[in-house]
Amino acid sequence: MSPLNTKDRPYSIRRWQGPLTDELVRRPAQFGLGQLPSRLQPDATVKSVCGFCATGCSLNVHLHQGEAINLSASPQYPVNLGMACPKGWEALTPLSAPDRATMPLLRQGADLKPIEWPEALRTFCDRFKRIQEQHGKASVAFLSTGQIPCEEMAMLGAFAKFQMGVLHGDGNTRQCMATAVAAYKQSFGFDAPPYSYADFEQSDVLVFVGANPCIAHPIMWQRVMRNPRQPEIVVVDPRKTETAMAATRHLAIRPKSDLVLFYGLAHLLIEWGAVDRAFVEAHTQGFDAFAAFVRQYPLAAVAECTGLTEAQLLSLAELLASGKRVSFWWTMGVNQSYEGTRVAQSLINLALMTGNMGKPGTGANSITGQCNAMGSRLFSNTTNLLGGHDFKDADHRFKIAETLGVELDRIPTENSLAYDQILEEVEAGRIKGLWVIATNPGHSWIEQGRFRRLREQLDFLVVQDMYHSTETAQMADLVLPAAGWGEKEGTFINSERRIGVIRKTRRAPGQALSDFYIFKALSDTWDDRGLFDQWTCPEDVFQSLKALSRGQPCDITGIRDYAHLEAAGGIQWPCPEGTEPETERRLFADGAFFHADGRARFCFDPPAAIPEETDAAFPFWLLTGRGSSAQWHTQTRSAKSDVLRKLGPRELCLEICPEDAARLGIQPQERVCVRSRRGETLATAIVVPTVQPGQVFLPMHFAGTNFLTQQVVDPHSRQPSYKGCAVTIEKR
Ligand SMILES: Nc1nc2c(c(=O)[nH]1)N[C@H]1C(S)=C(S)[C@@H](COP(=O)(O)OP(=O)(O)OC[C@H]3O[C@@H](n4cnc5c(=O)[nH]c(N)nc54)[C@H](O)[C@@H]3O)O[C@H]1N2
Ligand SMILES: Nc1nc2c(c(=O)[nH]1)N[C@H]1C(S)=C(S)[C@@H](COP(=O)(O)OP(=O)(O)OC[C@H]3O[C@@H](n4cnc5c(=O)[nH]c(N)nc54)[C@H](O)[C@@H]3O)O[C@H]1N2
Ligand code: SF4
Ligand SMILES: [Mo]
Repeated sequence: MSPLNTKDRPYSIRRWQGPLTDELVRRPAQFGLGQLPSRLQPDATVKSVCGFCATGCSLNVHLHQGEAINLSASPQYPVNLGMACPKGWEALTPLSAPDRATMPLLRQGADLKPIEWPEALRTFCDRFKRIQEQHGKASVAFLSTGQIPCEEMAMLGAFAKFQMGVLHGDGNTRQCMATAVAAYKQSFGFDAPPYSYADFEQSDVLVFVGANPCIAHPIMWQRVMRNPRQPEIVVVDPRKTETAMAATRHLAIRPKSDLVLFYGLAHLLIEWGAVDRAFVEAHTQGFDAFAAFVRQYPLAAVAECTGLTEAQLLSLAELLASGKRVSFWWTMGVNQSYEGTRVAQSLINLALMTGNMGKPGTGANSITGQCNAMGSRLFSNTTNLLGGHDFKDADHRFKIAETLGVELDRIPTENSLAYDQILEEVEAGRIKGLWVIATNPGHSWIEQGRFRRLREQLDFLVVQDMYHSTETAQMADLVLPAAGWGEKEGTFINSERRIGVIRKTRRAPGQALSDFYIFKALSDTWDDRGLFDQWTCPEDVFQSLKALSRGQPCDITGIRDYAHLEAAGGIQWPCPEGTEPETERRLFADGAFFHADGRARFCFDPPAAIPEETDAAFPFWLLTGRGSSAQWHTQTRSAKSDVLRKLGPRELCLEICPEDAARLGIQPQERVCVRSRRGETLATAIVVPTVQPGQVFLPMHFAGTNFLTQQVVDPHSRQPSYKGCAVTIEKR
């Protein structure tokens, strides 16, 4: 039989006999080393979900002689309907970059020197074990990601917590989605973004808060543009962003006054009687207390605090009151704040009290960032136990132990520390070993001066990345070379809870292994428990994830396998056994929320004090965020494409308004120094009318930005407050 016709178990690894490291040397192909993509006809086209943002567009990858040579946007997929943004079109290019990590690297003095895999695996295990013997199990921690498939996240979380005995592991989803998670859990009883992308097309009024989808989610924005109802599109953002320009209304809110705005709007609606009493009484709890609370937010005071006019506020309230289908959408302008959870809930409260929930074109909808941030929220074994379970719940621990065949006492009984707390433990000398996977905190973490000093505190830093050149890999003691998107298989969960399959369409370069095989090899080197024996390929892990989800709000036991996911055009959770997936499914159509009493909660608090106000020494408020649709985060991938590089600026640019530039004597394109209480960076001034006087904007795509930001977190979500601190601007 031709190998192409066999079931896809190309690297099928039964129980590895003897030391795995020898096996890796003798039979490298078993680990996918140098392997051509499997299951594929040599000149076929296969579907894969894009590996950048959480929109989850489907891409048709075209193969020649078994390897991807090009791609195009899939026309039939219910997400992107034949569209893709520049990053999607260029998704293959970063795979061929010259700075790919092709061998494990070990620090020898100032240099990182190539070593063979067996030595790398042994070094990983020996060094981390020694640290744990000397300083206790909790002295090793990991930082993971929203950018690898669910299957790999689950293996990482299971290996680290159930086998290595690590207690603390978190991921970059903390930088991104933690606030939405905390808000939904408190309000709905489970982390459950309720919408489908069809809601973009079915709404009469769309309110985007702290979200710039024209840049950050261009294909979602295309869905908004397809809305045939001539909707009102409201953008609440201090900057006149690309999205604000394309909207029907822009409310240039004073930064960090969102909570007051939405309490004020709730107050007006209650005064006018624009409340869906029937919905509130049947499906919620705590409305009366909320109504009493928002009386403290009269119109004039709200206008004063937010910098908006009373007329603007009244007109927006009228829109919310009269709109038949109103939807609220938020992203990082809400999540990345010291009071983000309450701001997110102020939007949830508005949707609940007006009954805009569970119906077409409605909802309080958090838009997700990374391709698989949603997967990490369910399956990374960090903030919650695999499958959205609770580490503190004995029944949950029992269920997971049974399902995976892990000894019960190997499952931690406490929640992990959050990212910022893990770093504080490093600072305090209690965490000595750190393993960083598919994230680049040496650029993206807040307050870089403080982060970079941690290196001296760590005895051993392992970085697992596609590239050896990232800021964090360059700090490492050991670099493990990883295959990237396009070079491996698995599933991602997009922003509307849709699970899609990614396919291997390229060989990984040199000795780079998929994270799946790295975790498997590490697990087998650590001890001979055979934790992952039942998992010979990612699809085996997927079958376990299904079992783990059984009975949860995110139950996916009705999905058969990858082929089922592909044939259906992706499947949204929930999809319990016995149900046939529909193309679109929105949550809460029956008004039943996930708290024990089935009711959603109104959650609220008075606004907190701003952690750092502007003053005479630092008179500007710094906003940060996405700069262009062609730049991805720390640019380890997007900067590898000539096309993408041409579509965005090459250096850090500071956006400043004409009035402030004139006052400081700054010319367009002039180099300036931006300084905060914590650090400084150089930038090129761009003089634009889109930022308000007293405010400036820096994109996050260059490392300088986070030398300015301040490590402050929201108390409920512990998400860092990236969107604001005080700075001063000086001519060079
Ligand atoms: N091209 C591209 N696309 C991406 C990404 C990328 O790096 N590049 N990253 C992905 C990821 S992981 C994420 S999380 C998303 C992020 O997507 P978005 O959140 O849409 O993008 P940001 O630019 O970070 O922030 C959105 C807006 O918040 C505003 N803002 C700042 N402070 C406040 C405030 O106090 N109140 C309000 N109302 N607004 C405020 C900013 O001015 C900014 O325009 O994008 C995803 N998509
Ligand atoms: N000032 C400021 N800072 C911010 C933000 C902001 O708005 N303002 N936004 C924050 C947000 S929302 C986010 S999500 C973070 C993002 O921050 P990061 O997660 O640090 O950003 P990325 O550049 O996406 O880093 C991903 C890393 O994983 C590697 N990688 C990619 N695919 C794979 C793979 O399959 N396997 C392995 N092992 N490695 C892989 C890439 O090469 C890259 O080094 O930044 C945060 N930082
Ligand atoms: S919108 Fe997001 S998922 Fe779609 S092609 Fe662009 S980066 Fe990929
Ligand atoms: Mo993000």
